[in-house]
Amino acid sequence: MNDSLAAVEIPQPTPRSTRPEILAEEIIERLTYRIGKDAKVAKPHDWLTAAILVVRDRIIDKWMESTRRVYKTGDKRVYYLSLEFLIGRLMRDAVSNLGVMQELRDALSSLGVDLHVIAGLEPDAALGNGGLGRLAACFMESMATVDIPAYGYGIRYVHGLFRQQMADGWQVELPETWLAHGNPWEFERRESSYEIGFGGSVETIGGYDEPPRYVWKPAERVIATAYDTPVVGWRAQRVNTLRLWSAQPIDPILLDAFNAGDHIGALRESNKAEALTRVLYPADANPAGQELRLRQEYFFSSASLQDILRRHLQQYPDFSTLPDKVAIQLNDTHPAVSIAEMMRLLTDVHGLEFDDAWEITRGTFSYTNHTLLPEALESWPVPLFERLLPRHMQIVYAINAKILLEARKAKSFNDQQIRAISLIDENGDRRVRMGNLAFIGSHSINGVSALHTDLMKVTVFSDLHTLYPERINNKTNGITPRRWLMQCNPGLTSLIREAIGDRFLDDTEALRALDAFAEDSGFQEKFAAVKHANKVQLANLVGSRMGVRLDPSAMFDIQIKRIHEYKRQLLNIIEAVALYDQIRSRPELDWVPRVKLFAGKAAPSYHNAKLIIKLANDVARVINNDPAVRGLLKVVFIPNYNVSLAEVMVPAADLSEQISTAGMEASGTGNMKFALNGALTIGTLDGANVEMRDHVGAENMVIFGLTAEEVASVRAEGHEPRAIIERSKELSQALDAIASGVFSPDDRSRFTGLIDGIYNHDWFMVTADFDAYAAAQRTVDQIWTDPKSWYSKTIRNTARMGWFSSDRTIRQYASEIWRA
Ligand code: HBZ
Repeated sequence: MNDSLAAVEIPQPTPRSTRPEILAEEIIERLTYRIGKDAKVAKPHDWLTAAILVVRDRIIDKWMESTRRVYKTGDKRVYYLSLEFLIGRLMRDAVSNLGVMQELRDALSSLGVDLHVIAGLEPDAALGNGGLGRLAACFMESMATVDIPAYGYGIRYVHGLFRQQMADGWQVELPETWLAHGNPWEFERRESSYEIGFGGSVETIGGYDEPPRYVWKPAERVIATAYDTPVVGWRAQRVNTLRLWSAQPIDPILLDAFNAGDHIGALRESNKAEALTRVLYPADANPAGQELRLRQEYFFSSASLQDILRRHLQQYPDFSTLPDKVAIQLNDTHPAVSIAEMMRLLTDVHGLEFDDAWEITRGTFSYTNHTLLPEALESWPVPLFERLLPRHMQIVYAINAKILLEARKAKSFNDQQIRAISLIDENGDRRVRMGNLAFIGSHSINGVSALHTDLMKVTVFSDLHTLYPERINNKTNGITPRRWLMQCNPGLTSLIREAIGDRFLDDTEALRALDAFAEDSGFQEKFAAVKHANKVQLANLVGSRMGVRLDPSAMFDIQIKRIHEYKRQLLNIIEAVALYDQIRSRPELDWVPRVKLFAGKAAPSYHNAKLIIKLANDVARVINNDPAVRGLLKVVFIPNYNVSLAEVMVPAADLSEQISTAGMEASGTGNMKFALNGALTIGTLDGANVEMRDHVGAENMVIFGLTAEEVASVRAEGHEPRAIIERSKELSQALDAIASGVFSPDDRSRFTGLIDGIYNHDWFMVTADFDAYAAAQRTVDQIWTDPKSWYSKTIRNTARMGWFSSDRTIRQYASEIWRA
């Protein structure tokens, strides 16, 4: 929003009507005058754009009202800095939160247009990889819902997460082009542009009788331009802003070069600038080491901070009030360079003393950690950091000196502890540790589940935790119940409203009242019918997209998430192979018909993850075509997992696979989506599964496997996978089958490396957990064969998951971290 609007009293437009006739009239008006199409020749995409423009006007009224309100009240503003926002489609969310779904449907149908059809044309905004980016999107919606004046800051990638295609079962990455038809949701804000520098040198001025001043003279500069997207909260109480930065060259073309005939060279600078925000890095929980990534991180950090400080100075005389009026949340370490940038802006640009600037910085920032995986902890080689950001390197050294001295003096830290908390990693090539920078520069550091937070204190941040024992706190993740129940599962939502009324729409914990219906056979039947209808929808999708027929009365057993060894899709596939063996060798038994569904993307450079996708497809081909299986087991890998596909798969799941090696999944949020939608969870005591068990009750989940503590001690004592494999006939047969090429007759050694890894080190404890997992799956089968028991459990899952709403999470951030 244009902030200066709030400063003067100007007459306000009358809020727009939401009557279907008016909506229909305006849709035609937009089609004609904004898109330039006659209704007779308009394409479905034109109708979609016209409908969005009409909805958007209703949002703008609320948007301006929200902006004016925060100026008037002087409330604290929250800034959520994230390199990823995995939003998905916006239309259904906006329309539903505005409360005009039926009106819009009627308006469109009076014009012969089906809302459902055009909504399906909207591309996913996939500006994120996985959990971390999706959490940011849920948080944006919840911050608007619980009425917190918040801004999301990120990058407007031209290409979001790649499109995944299968070529003979292998993942192939194709560029994703979400902006191809334009983006009617965004507003370009030319007036909100900032210069961002890179490289060059630092000049020191003065220093004899007054403190020295430092002036950074960057060698390169680009412009960051803002694009704003409104974020509508539930019932449109408040509309917040997602501000995404796009990089532009200072000179769009070097005319001298062009006129001299160097037509390519004339555009070199321009191309280089625009390359900055062209693509999202497809790395999830593994680091993107390249220089362009650090440039992206600094680019969006600097633009956001300049914008935040400008807005503050519009309203307040100086920065002494910054920590009272501004909270900046760092979504993992990707924006951690913001700590140094804030120090630079406050000292070099605004003339504050170093120590005063440090107090303000620490009072303003807080940091969320999303992973303990050592390979995912960001650090940058000192020479690279110094070359790209010479002034920030000086500031990092200055902060380091201050903190290390404090640790040595006040806490008598020894050399080893000093080495651990230093901002510079001196083991091997010297690197700047972004996690330590984010920790030291923040007043609050939070984990994303109780277990993860406990582990943070004793692993990656143990020495920093000793130094600052009050800083680490937990904020268990949540999901927005609007997108992940009300919108994606209208059938279940209506059924719940019939049973317990509407209160849960505003307070998800009111779902508790459903507990009373858990054993009610009439309700169980209706609950089962809703699930069945959702499974039919998914089966139709699989049928039309992949040509595979699924029986909706079979158990739908689903694992959807990024492909990663710690998430153990491999454990699931190996168990499928073992089950396949058993079905063939004991055909007389009453096997429960199952469909094992997978979806997920692998980082393009992650060899084993891509091999796991190929294995899933190879196993699927063999099992699905073996007549001896008699349709009792099917395996399907659905390509191109994204938010929109999740919105179809989550409501259709009977069984939710949350089977990561304990201690490795920071929280998980898919686990919450499935349970809320009435799936049973099979899972390890990892991440938020632990708290889910506390809420839904151990008897309503199927928990198996080593605990995080047991994993740690098995690793410490020396894990011996080979011995375990030898003791388990089922496991060794399944592994042998895969390794020997039963599923890859065209290349019998395709999977030997993958299976060798399990025999030789098995870091992720697949062998240690296999028997427990297989037994847990048979327990699941048993529950399934008793529908009364199955539905009483799954209904209780829906009833008791209300606490996992991201509204609750955001309220906790607001009261305990942001004090907003
Ligand atoms: O964040 C995920 C966690 O794996 C998941 O357990 C949690 O629920 C979710 C939300 O808190 N983490 C990520 O999606 N990504 C990363 O942790 C990450 C770390 C370093 C990178 C890139 C991604 O360079």
